[in-house]
Amino acid sequence: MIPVLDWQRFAGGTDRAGFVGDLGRACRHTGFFLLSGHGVAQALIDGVFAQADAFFALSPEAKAPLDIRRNPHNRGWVATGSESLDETSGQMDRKEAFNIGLDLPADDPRVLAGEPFRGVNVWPGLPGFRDTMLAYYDAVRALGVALHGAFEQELGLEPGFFAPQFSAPMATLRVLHYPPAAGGIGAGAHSDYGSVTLLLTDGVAGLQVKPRGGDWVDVPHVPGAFVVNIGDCLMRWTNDIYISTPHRVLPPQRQRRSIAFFLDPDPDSVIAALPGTGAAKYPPITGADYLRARLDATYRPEPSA
Ligand code: AKG
Repeated sequence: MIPVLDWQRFAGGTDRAGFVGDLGRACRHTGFFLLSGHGVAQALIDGVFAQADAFFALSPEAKAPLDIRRNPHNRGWVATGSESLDETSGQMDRKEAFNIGLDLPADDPRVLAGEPFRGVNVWPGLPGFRDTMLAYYDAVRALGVALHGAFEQELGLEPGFFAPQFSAPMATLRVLHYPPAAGGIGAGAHSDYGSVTLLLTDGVAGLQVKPRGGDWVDVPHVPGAFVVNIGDCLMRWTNDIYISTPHRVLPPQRQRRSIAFFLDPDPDSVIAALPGTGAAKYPPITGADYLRARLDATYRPEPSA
């Protein structure tokens, strides 16, 4: 049900048409697939997990100044109990996380102008943390944008259609930590907000997906492969031809860690029904307005001190 696709068939040019056909079936049915052969170095992935472990081991007092609720640009520490991904139940997720966005200097004109989602990152004082995270961010951002080249081909769009929409994207790298828990929910049922998500897990079970008309099923773990899923923004962009599918994380029996990369388009990209997808079901919206509306529904305000 969730196929494993080897990126080398497309990127290496050995079977582009076959890859695109398999990709289209996955995107149009469950919106989930596993991506192997992606070329992101295992040493880099291991480094991200190690740095995330070091961050989550810090005391709550050390992490508090980085709280995402103090940050208008969706960056920083997501404390346990501050986020609810299930907008219907409002049940708080039993997880903590740390978000990193596109890394711009404080004197970047877009930052100075206060453009949406153009903030500076916040960092813990851990040696190597920033460099490791940014190296991974760049590698997976490049992979995610390249993946849109395959979407283009599958959707019959002109080559290069998507690249200008992802020139400085609102992409977010999020490392996640789920402590062992007997009840509650690790991450509530939700679909992702952006274009595409590339996820790595440490192999501890918990991630499930709920295909339309079906029941919850476990997402298989293939070591080294990304779990890739279509987000709501790309579903809207494709006029519902591609599908974003609800998923959740059950409370794990033992500590679980994952690394999510949410690729959203540029803030000023216009999300309007793509050519060839029929009569538009939704009005056009900018990438920034779409993401802001989705994030605003997700956070509980920080308690006053
Ligand atoms: C999310 O953060 O949107 C997730 O679905 C996380 C999935 C995971 O941790 O396996």
